[in-house]
Amino acid sequence: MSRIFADYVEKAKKILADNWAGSSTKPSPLLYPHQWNWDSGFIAIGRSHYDTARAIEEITTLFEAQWSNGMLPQIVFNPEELGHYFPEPDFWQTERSPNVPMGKLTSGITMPPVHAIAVEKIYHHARQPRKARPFLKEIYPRLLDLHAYLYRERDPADEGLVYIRHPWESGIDNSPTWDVPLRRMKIDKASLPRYHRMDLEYVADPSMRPSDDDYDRYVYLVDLFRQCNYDEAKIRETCPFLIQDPLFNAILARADESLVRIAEIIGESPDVPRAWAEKTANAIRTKLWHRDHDMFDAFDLVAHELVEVDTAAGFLPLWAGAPTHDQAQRLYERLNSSSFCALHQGNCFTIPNYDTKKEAFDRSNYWRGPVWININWMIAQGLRRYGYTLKADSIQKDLLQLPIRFGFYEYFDSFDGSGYGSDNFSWTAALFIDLVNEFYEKDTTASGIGSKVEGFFGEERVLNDGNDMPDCGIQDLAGELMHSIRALRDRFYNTERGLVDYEQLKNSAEYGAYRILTNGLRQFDPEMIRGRKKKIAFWINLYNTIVVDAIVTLGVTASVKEVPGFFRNVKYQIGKHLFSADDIEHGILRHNARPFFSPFRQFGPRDPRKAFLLFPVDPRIHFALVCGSRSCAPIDYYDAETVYDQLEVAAKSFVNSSEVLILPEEQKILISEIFRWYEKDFGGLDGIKDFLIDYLVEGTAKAFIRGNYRDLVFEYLHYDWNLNR
Ligand code: 2M8
Repeated sequence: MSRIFADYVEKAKKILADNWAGSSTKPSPLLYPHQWNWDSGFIAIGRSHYDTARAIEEITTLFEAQWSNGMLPQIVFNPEELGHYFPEPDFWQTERSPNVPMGKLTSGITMPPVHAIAVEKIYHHARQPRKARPFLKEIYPRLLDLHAYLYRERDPADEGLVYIRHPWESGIDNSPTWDVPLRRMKIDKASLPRYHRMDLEYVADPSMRPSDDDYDRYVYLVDLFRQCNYDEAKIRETCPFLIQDPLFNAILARADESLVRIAEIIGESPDVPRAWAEKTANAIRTKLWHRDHDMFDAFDLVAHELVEVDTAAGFLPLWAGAPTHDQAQRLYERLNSSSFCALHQGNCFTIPNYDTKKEAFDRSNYWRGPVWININWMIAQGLRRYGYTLKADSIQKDLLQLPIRFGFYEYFDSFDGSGYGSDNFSWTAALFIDLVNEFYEKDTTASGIGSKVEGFFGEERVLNDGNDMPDCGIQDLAGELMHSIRALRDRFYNTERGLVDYEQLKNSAEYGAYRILTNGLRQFDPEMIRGRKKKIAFWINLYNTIVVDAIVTLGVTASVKEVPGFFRNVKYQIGKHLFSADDIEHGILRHNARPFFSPFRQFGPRDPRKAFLLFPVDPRIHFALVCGSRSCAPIDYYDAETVYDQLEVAAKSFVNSSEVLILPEEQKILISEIFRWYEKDFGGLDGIKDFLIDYLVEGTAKAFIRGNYRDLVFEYLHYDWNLNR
């Protein structure tokens, strides 16, 4: 693990340890001194990577306060901490309900049900998952009860969509989505119960919290629930706030999926949760989709209309797999626009909680604009589910750099990253731990070097066997081959997502045609290619396609590391000579350089392939050469005419991607191992610095490198060898 990540994981663990209250974790030391419902789910996910027992205890404690009707309360109060928060048990008066659990002090509303997701993760992250099975068996019926409560009490028309009856139930308390339904409520201030806000005592700036007007309405609703003795049917008849929220329902559908898998693990029938998952996903896709906005919006059951306010909550259905592919693409376009901080925009952090272009957007006010770690953690996984890997990576890069640079805050300024609300915030710490473990350090046993060294032992495999020769003349072969590679790109490479559809490609006519053309290479002399641009494009394209061809031919499923010596031993015969990916890269494109894993140059002194070397070396090629892995360049086709422009774009994209993390506050730069392996091609460390300055978008990162040129400390990010599938 890179040192900086290891240090910050330790800091995050310390925050969770300090916020531990004996049998559960406080969301933050002062502002939220009790146990909160969905916070505990996120916290358990973080802890599950290093302390299964405590992760289990977190969830168990929460469910001990589950109501007899299945509702899981938003807050479980710690009797020893009373007096520091509003509203507390004296205000909720939940003893009016027959469902409240004996001996527990709770609020009378619920929150987004992330718990089944946390439980599934606890199981998978446990050192010995088998040992976590008794916990799964015990908690499963309680999780089912929770979901059954939601479908029974909160979905009166049996649509598959449940409603929330208080903004606090959404978890995104003062989201602009609630403005219209809340303002519609006529509040007689004089008849409101008296109350005193405690939250303002713990925050530096009241303008970063919900307004007093909001609180009046929150209190009004709680008072209404009390008067109804928390009877769901009565509440339903009178409550002016009944909303089908895309965030709540997406989490529910995603949690239903986890329930299915938990049921399978413990040998129960998964039929009920499976039906729920499908029904809810289907209802989200149809009822909550706002055609004119290309967005999922909340549906107001009192006004019988969609609330036409688009917040980041509208992206959550991606996590549940609810959108159609067309809807997902539209959502993606919205998400990846300057409204929500586009890829490589450079002056913002992804994803602000509300559209930055709207009048009500507020970069520092709570749920009205700042960046929240939990929301983006969920959306990033949703994007991954639909294959928007580059965007998911960039969100995760921000999720990691925000706490490192600005502290483990509750929420962050969407433009300059300043931390707001409570410091030492538990879910920020917990999800940081999860991200580092899941996405940056997964593959710690085999480093890139290890995989390349293996190359010395594998068996040689020539992919173009010469059985089926192409019809075109040798003069036209290079052109035809490039044409064919472009056809593969057009149909099977998703350059925006950085992925290849290997399954479809494998049996396609385009791939068949390409394979035949590669046989023609056996009679082809690379000397026939004239001009540097043509040569660069030819070799880059051939490198990229030999990698794809080898992945398909050799049936690689998860990582090129499955094939010993993948880059060294898989070859094309070109003219009289054999060329592996390594020969093309280190031999031709890097002017017979020494690969970082070898003491020798790629071609020996008398190697005839030295006739084809390219000089000078263009370091931008490293962002165009695809190695079939997630951490290398997204695949594309390079056209001789435009190859320099394309290399510019490739370099810029890479330098501004999640493979480069600039941490001015730490005086450090975390960069892809590609820079370490090919340092010489960039002109040494100073060359790398200049390269970063040239290609980073304007902003603090670039200014930092310029201003600290001599003292910069580099750390290298772990290389993700998983297939770019
Ligand atoms: C915030 O909500 C509580 C009420 O539940 C509050 O403002 O007092 C929200 O950010 C919510 O999502 C979160 O669970 C809670 C504790 O972190 O704080």
